[in-house]
Amino acid sequence: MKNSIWNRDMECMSRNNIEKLQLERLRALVDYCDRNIKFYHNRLVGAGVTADKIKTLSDIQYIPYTTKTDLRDTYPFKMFGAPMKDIIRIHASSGTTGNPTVVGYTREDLDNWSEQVARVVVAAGASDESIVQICFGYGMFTGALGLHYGLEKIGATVVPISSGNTEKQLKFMRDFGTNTIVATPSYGLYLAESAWEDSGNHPMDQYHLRLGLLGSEGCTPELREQIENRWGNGFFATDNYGMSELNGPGISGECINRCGLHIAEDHFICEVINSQSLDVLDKGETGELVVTTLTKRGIPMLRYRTKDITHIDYEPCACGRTSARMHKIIGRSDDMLKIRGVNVFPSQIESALIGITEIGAHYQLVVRRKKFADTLEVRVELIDGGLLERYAELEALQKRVHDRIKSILGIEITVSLVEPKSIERFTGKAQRVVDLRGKEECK
Ligand code: DLL
Repeated sequence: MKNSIWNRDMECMSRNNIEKLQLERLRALVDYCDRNIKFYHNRLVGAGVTADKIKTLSDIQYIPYTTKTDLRDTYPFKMFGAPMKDIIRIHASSGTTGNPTVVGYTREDLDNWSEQVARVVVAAGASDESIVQICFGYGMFTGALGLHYGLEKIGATVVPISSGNTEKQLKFMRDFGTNTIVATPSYGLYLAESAWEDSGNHPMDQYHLRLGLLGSEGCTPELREQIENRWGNGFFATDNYGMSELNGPGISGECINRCGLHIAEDHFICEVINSQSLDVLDKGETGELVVTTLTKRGIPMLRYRTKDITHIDYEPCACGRTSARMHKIIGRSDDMLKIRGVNVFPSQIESALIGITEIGAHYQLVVRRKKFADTLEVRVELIDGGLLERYAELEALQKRVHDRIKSILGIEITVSLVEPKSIERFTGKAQRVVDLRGKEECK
């Protein structure tokens, strides 16, 4: 892979200059939020913060944190800073219990977003010679359109095939000479597996795939190696990170040295905090990532708590970039599951189950990785164990539970109705999720 840098001025700026720029932009942002967004105005007044009180970057600590709950409470547009006539795109999270989180973009926001993604994909090795299949779902999810515009910006050939339909994905890959995919790591692996199954003894000769721009869910180095080996032919995969509340993809991405994800620091200030005490941690310590969006105006985020766990390295990288690097996300401080690229909260399933009178309140979510795709089994107790003998009734109930959960999550699941009192009870916090991915039974 070739080492190229999309925006040398910004990506290789001295630490001194980047911090100067961040401070200038932070002050402008606080002023903007104070003047244009009632929610932030109240928060800033409560904390006694005004733009001119921000004298150094560390004064950011006086700004209150923003959370997903704040976004839900101000649904849909109350945190927008720009009038609707200036909002030219909206995305939203998949959240189906309570309000989804909705984000709006001005034209400048979209330009900045494609600039951020352009940096990420060039750092990973993409170029105007890339033919890229985007295997993320197009729609309200930020992944597909985010990568799409960034890749077009660098002159790559974009194939907006969207998610699923594996056979067609593989056919287009072979016929178009696709050399790059954008996918979740699990789908990247699933595609490779399917390619092998499809095509006899020398399957990979038919594919020209060289680069995987993988993101939107965690991927251990072991899994990455497995994906690379499956594709063979020198296939090389990089990780990139983002979240819809902070534009989407583009916050950070690995360069070809793969030693952390370079952050677009002229657009984002990243801090790491202790999720319990909420104290800001020292440089290099591991904790929850908190992000401030310096240039976003549609819906700016002041110190947004991502719940993602990582640490940040400030040493310059061998690639020439001076930007700080996030370590790969270790996990989340809350319990969100990502199944085949879809965010699943146990509470969504819980609220789907409540109200079905034949089943109890105890449930368990078993996540497995089968043939490299994630599966979710929802185990739930019957109130009347006798139903286990009445097959027609049992089947009808199972279908009802299944359909209800599926309509909320939008993904396929299996439902197991089990004997009363057979699911483990806890005296403290219940552990509802049994995550068997990566454990031996799922391989
Ligand atoms: O997943 C945005 C994105 C799309 C990023 C495509 C990269 C590529 P959300 O759907 O809002 O946005 O989910 C955000 O996904 O808080 C993390 O928990 C997780 N996540 C995203 N990227 C990574 C990654 C998009 N590279 C949530 N590694 C985040 C681990 C990731 N987790």
